[in-house]
Amino acid sequence: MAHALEGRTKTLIELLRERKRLLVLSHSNPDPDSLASAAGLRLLASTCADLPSVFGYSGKIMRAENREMVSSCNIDMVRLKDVDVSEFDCLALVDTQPGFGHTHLPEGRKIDIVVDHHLPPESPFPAPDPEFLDVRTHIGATSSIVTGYLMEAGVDVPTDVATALLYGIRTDTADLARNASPLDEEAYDFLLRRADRQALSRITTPDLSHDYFRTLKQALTNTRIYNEVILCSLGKIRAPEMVAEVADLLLRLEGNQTVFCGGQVEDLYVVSVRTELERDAYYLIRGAFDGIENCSFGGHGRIAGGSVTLPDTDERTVSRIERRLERNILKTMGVDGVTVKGFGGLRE
Ligand SMILES: [Mn+2]
Repeated sequence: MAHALEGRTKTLIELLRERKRLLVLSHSNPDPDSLASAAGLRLLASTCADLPSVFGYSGKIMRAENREMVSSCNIDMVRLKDVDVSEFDCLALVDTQPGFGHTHLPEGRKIDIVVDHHLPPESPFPAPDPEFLDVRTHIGATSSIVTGYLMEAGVDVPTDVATALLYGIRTDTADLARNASPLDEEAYDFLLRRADRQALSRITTPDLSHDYFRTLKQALTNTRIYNEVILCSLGKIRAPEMVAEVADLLLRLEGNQTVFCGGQVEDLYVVSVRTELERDAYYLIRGAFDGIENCSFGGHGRIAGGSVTLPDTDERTVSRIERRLERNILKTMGVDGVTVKGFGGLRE
C-alpha cells in the first residue's frame, strides 16, 4: 500500500477484511456507472482484503454501448436470481440506495455497504442502517467515489477496470461537463493514464443492430413538432433506453427545444423528457403524467423520465395512453392552436 490509510477507505477495507464472501448489487438494468462501480469495488475487495466476490445483476443490458462495455472490459456478472444469497456474509450496493424504486434487494437481508451519489429517497432510510454508508451527492459518478478508494489504497488498477471506471464517469458527467466535482476530475486523470483508448472508442461508437435503425426510422417518421415542443412515439421497442437516446438526438434540432419521447416495452409505456428551457424537467414529466394511474417518474434539471404500467398491451390501450399524454404535455407546455409539423412537412 502506498501510504497509511485513513478515513472512509480505511473503514471500508477493515470491514471487507472481516468478511468471507462479498455480493455486489446495483439497480436493475445497470448502466455504465453502476457496472464500473461494481467492478471497482470488487477489485478493492480482492486486492486489499483478499475477499472473493460476485456481482449479481437484475434486468437487462440492452444499449449497444453498454453491451460493448461489458465485453470489452470483461465485466463479470451473474443474474441475481441464479445467486444463492445465503452463501454471502457481505452485501454491497453501488450507484443506488435501499428504498429506490428501481432497486430490488434480497428480502430479509441487511445491506452492509452502500456507495452512491444520488439524493437519498424521500421516505426514511429502511432500517437497519448499513455498516458502511458513503453517499456523496456532490460527486458526478459513483465510479469516481470508488476510484477514490482505489487511489487512496494504492491499488494497481488493471486496464479493463480502469477503462470501465473511466467510461462510467464519462457517461454520468457527460465527459466532465455536467455535475463534475474535483474528485471526478482527479479520478478521470488517474484512469485516463491506465485505460485502453481503443476499447473506449469501441464502446463509444459500437456496431448498431438493424433493429436500432428500424426504431430510428420509426422515430423520425412519427415525430410531431409543435414549434419548440417535439413529441415522438417509437411504438413497440425492445430496449427502454431507446426513448432516452432518441430524445437526446431530437433535442439537438436547432431552436430551444423540449422533447417528450415515448415507447412501449412489454407492459410498460416509457417516457423520456429533455429540455433546454430553464423550467425543471421534473415539472414537465409531472405534468405529462397528470391524472394517469400506475405511473412513476423522476428527474431534475434538464432530464426526466417515467413509465406507466399498462393494464393490458392492447393497441387501443396504448394509443389511449399516448393521446392522454399528448393532451397533458400540450397543456403543460402551454401549446395551443399550433400547426403540427413533421420532418416531411405539415401533418394533420
Ligand atoms: Mn451514477
